[in-house]
Amino acid sequence: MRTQVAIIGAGPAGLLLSHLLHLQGIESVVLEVRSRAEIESTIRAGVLEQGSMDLLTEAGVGARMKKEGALHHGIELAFGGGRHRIDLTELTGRAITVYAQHEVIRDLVAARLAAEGQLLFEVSAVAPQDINSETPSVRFVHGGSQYHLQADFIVGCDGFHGVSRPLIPADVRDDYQRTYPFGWFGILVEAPPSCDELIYAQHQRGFALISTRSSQVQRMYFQCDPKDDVNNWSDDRIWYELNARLENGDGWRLKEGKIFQKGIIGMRSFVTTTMQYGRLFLAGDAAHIVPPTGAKGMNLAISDVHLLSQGLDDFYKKSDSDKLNSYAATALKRIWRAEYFSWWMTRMMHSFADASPFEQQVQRAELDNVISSRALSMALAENYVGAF
Ligand code: RFL
Ligand code: PHB
Repeated sequence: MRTQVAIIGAGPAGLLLSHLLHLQGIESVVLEVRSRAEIESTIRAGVLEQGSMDLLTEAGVGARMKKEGALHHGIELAFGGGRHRIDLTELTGRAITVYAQHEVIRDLVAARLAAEGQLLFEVSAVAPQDINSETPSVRFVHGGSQYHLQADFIVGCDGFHGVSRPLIPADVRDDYQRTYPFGWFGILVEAPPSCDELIYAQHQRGFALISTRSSQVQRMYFQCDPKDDVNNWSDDRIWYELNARLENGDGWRLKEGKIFQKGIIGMRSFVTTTMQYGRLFLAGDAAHIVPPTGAKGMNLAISDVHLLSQGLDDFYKKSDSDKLNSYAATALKRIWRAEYFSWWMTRMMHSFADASPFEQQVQRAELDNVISSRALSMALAENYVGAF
C-alpha cells in the first residue's frame, strides 16, 4: 500500500489536511482509531474564527456552516453583577461563527467520501516507522488484517494522547506546559437560547460560560474541581450554580431545560516546539493544547494544516522544501499568541483558590480596565476573532 501523505487521526486537523491536499491533487490516506459514528458525535468545540470560516468556505465545505451556524458579532463579559458587551465587529471588522466541531467533522467526512478519499475508521496498532528517513511508513491493523502503508510524509493529527508526538525522541523535543487547578463542567441542554451572544462570567464562585448550539440546544460550562464526579451534580445543583454565577441584580435567569449530557474537562496549556522530526510533522492538538477559555483549539488545528498543505504543495509542484522546513517556525508564531491569549483569558476569568484578597481585587480591576479601555477591548477582540 502506498500514498503520498499518511495522516494519523480524523479530527478537524487530519480531515481538513486530507481535503486540502486532495484539492491540490496530492494523495493521502487517513487512519482513525475510532468509528465514523463516534467522531461525528463527540461534543467538543463550538467557535470558529472568521479565518477558519473563510478557509472552510474556500475549500467548498462551508455551505452547511453558513446555513446552520450562528454568526456572532460580539461577546459579553459578566462580572460584579453587570454585563459588558465587547463588540467584535465594530472593533475588528470581523465576526465568529458558533458551529459545533462535530458538524465540521461531518462536513469534512462527507467531502472526503464523496471524492472517494481513503479514510479508514477503526484501525488499531498504528505504528509509524522510519520517520527519520526518506521512506517513512505506517503499520496498522484494519478489519483483522495487517497493513504496511508507505508514504513520502507522515502527519500526526492524532490529538494530545496520540502515538505521533512520543515518537520524537525526548532529547530533541522541547515541550512546555502548564496544568490548571480547575476543570470545566460542561452540559448540553434542551432549551431556547438565554441570550443572543456568548457570556463569559467571572464570579467568586468560579467562571461560567453560556454558549449555544442551535435554537433548541444550548451549551454551558462552569468551573469545577477537575477531580469532581459528574454524579455529584444533580440538575438542580447545576442550575443553582450557573444562575448564582450569572446573577445580574435584575432578576435575569437562564432558560432552563432538560440536561442531556454532562462531562468534566481538565484544563492545560501545552506546546511542543518540535513540530517536525525528519518526515514526521505534527499538527493540531498533537502539538499543542490551549485551555478552552479563548476558543482557539480547533482554529489552531485548522491554521496548522493550512500552512502544512501549502508546504506540501510547494514540495510536490515546485520541488521546493522551504515552506515545509519553516512550517514549525511559522505555525509557532500563531500558536504562542493563541497560548498567550488563552492563558490570559483563563487567568482573568477564573477563581484561583490560592488568590489573596489583593489578587482578587486586581483581577476585578483588570476586567474593569478591559471594558473601559478601547485599546484593551480591541486587544481582546482581535485575539478572539483571530485578526492576526
Ligand atoms: P482531535 O480532535 O483530538 O482529533 C484527533 C483524532 O485522532 C484520533 N487518534 C488516532 N487515530 C489513529 N491512531 C491513533 N493512534 C490515534 N490516536 C488518536 C482520535 O480518535 C481523534 O479522532 O485533534 P485535532 O484534529 O488536532 O483537533 C483539535 C480540536 O479537537 C481541539 O483543539 C478543540 O476541540 C478544542 N476546543 C475548542 N477549540 C476551538 O477552536 N473553539 C472552541 O470553542 C473550543 N471549545 C475545545 C472546546 C475543546 C474542548 N474539550 C473537550 C477539550 C471546548 C471543549 C470542552
Ligand atoms: C463552546 O460552545 O463549546 C465553546 C464556546 C466558547 C469557548 C469554549 C467552548 O471559549
